[in-house]
Amino acid sequence: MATDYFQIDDLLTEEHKLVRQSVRDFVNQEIKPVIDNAAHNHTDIPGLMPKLGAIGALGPYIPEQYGGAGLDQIAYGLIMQELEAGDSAVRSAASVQSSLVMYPIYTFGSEEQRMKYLPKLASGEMIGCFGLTEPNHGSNPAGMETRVVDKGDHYILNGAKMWITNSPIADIAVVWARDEEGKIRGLIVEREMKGFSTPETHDKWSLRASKTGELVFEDVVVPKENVLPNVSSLKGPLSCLNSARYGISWGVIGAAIDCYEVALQYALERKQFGKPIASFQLQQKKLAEFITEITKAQLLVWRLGTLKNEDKATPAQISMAKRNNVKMAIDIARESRQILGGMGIVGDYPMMRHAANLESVITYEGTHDIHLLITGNDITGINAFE
Ligand code: TGC
Ligand code: FAD
Repeated sequence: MATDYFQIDDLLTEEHKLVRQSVRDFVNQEIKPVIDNAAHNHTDIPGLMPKLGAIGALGPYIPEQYGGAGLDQIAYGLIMQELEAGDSAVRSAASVQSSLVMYPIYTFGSEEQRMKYLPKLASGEMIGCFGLTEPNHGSNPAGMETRVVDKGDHYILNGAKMWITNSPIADIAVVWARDEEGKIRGLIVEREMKGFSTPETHDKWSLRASKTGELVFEDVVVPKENVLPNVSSLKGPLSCLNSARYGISWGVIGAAIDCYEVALQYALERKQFGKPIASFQLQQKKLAEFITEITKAQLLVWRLGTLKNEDKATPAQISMAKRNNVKMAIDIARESRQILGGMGIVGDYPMMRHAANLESVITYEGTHDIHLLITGNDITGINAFE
């Protein structure tokens, strides 16, 4: 994967390029040979998390003293891009662990919590998941029904979360629940806690190489030392989403480039009517539009990354990038499949898998519609959600 039509590589440092190359090599060696099988069989990739830990893909921007790689936001984005060229499930695993588990523990956790969890999460020895969405509250997490009751030295947690990436294999869950005062608390729930279960969601036609499930809490005793001390409102979980959405806006470019490069190669080799199909204007239109849209998306995330490095990126800017880039990628996955004709539907080629995965990506971390409304709210000052 090397598509770079506008010499964006000139904007990267040597460290960025080295990080990207090492993740690209990992994906070519460890993911591409097994991903079709994993997706067909609806299984996760064995040993994935420690392997991602070994290449520094878990918590890349978390400081080294906590086991992270201490990299900047552009490096984080490039890692997500390369992983999603392999499969959105692999990027999902890395982005949940990094942005939705390590980020809140690092940002809102105590020093003891940071030291206890972050190094093991960074190495992949421990797997985390993030519980915000509930059966009755997806786009509107403010309505959450999961509750904690203060019992002095511990909380009692009751409720349920749904659609949780990696819940069936997680050792810990960062869970968001409302307390008796109406404040939103972040809790680190550990697998062995009594009353906590994680039923798996079966039969997905999307992200088949990723485990998804529920989080069910029945009178779970959560010690106070497992409560994140520095967060008490919806702003907490939503700020985790900023980080994950940013990573997705880079990641999906990887999926789009994978489809584009395969389609270009196929169009140059496949002959019909005595000529390569790449010589027909209709096929050139598709390919030319793919590279144009990929280039626009690359420039958008590069600028967003520089703003993020300066701590200046706004949530609305991140929403725009997530929305635009996921739509770009899903359109390219669908259209590029057509360039392959019948061959486009078999597992030897990645388009159907990417297109199916991107149906989840366009839904999670805020749906396509919700991100449009966030932009609308930002430019008009009028909230159209309610
Ligand atoms: P609203 O009243 O607008 O805001 C409440 C408070 O939060 C602040 N805020 C944010 N802060 C940081 N980052 C953001 N992105 C923020 N958005 C809002 C806001 O300033 C306010 O602060 P304060 O101090 O005034 O209290 O909240 P609302 O209830 O009207 O909701 C707004 C809305 C709809 C945009 C939000 O709820 C939303 O984004 N909904 C989408 C839900 C979502 O994205 N869920 C994702 C679940 S996790 C997931 O999908 C993981 S997939 C993992 C994978 O496999 O990769
Ligand atoms: P709903 O909120 O019910 O929305 C249904 C439709 O209504 C959508 O098209 C939406 O855009 C539209 N809609 C809703 N409100 C409005 C409005 N005000 N105006 C206009 N249209 C509106 N969540 C987690 O917490 N952790 C995870 O790890 C996680 N992983 C996931 C993995 C997968 C594979 C999937 C599919 C989801 C995951 N999610 C996770 C949940 C995800 O974030 C939600 O599915 C998403 O936020 C949408 O919520 P919902 O499915 O309840 O849809």
